[in-house]
Amino acid sequence: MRFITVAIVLASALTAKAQLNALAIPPALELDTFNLVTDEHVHQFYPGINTSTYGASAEYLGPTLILHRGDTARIRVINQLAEMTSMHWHGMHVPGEMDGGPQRIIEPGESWMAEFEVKNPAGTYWYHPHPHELTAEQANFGIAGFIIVKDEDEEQLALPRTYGVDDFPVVIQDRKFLANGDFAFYPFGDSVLVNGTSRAYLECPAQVVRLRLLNGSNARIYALGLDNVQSMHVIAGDAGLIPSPTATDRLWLSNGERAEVLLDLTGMEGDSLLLMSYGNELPNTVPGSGNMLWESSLLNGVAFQVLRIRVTAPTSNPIIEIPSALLTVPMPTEAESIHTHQDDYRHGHGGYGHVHD
Ligand SMILES: [Cu+2]
Repeated sequence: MRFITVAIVLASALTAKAQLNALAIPPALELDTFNLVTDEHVHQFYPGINTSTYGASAEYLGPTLILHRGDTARIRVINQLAEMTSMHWHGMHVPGEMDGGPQRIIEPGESWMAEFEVKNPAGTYWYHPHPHELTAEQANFGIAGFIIVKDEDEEQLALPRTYGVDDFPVVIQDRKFLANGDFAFYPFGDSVLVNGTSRAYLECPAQVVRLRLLNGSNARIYALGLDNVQSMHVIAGDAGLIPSPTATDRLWLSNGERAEVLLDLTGMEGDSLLLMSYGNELPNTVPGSGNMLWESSLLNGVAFQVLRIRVTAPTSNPIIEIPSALLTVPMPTEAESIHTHQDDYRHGHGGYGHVHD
């Protein structure tokens, strides 16, 4: 009976116009020393259905860590799991011994203090476990969180930056649920979770808002776009801000990739729009397309809803314009480069000349 109930609830959650859930916003922490406790939990993604999860100081996912460029970050990882883990600061420029790769194991019951100078420019990064042969599984169970780096260059720009008000973390994941409510460990899921919320909606004020998008899925690539043919304005990628906002109708986001986008919702109070993934537009070679080679998933090769955005009243001091320029990114000249590399490819006889200077 329980299996049948679970199947019915899941099926109706996937297909019916069931009620939406408010997008969970992970707490943003700004501390001298962060503590992340990796542990096992039980979480309900769908009402009445218990799912075994892992989390970092949370039932699922973990807090957003706010770092400042030039400061020293100290993050203590306390492993309460029954298996080893590690913690990797994805996108952060850190010394090898602080990188939390597979060689930096944290055994059950042990802890590890990562300490590094924050060298990255303002941007969106993330953390996730990176233990040998357990990375995908532990991330699938739910250990992951945002890192937001702030700096003075970014702070001088007229950008939305009030966390949870006009600046939102949005991690997109797909999950497959077993009949008993637990996650299946498959590359592709049938359910979309955003910040761990199923069928998520987000209330955004009628002004310019910022979404920090992260593809936290194990295999699926998203082709993101808005259903009302409004453009998104990309302001940052994996390495921080770009020189100027770039309007686009579609934004592909690969696994682990981040992008910050601005949405211009001015004058749209009371409206509603959808952030979609147009999986139907993905070429056959891309994971998440309708290619029969991928393991089957209800989401493969189709357009599906990621997040409903409900536009509410503007805040008291809104950003109401997409800035025309962001950062002047200095490009190194050839004379400034340390090493000049010249390849001279010659065909014939299977050989080629290789010249360094
Ligand atoms: Cu990574």
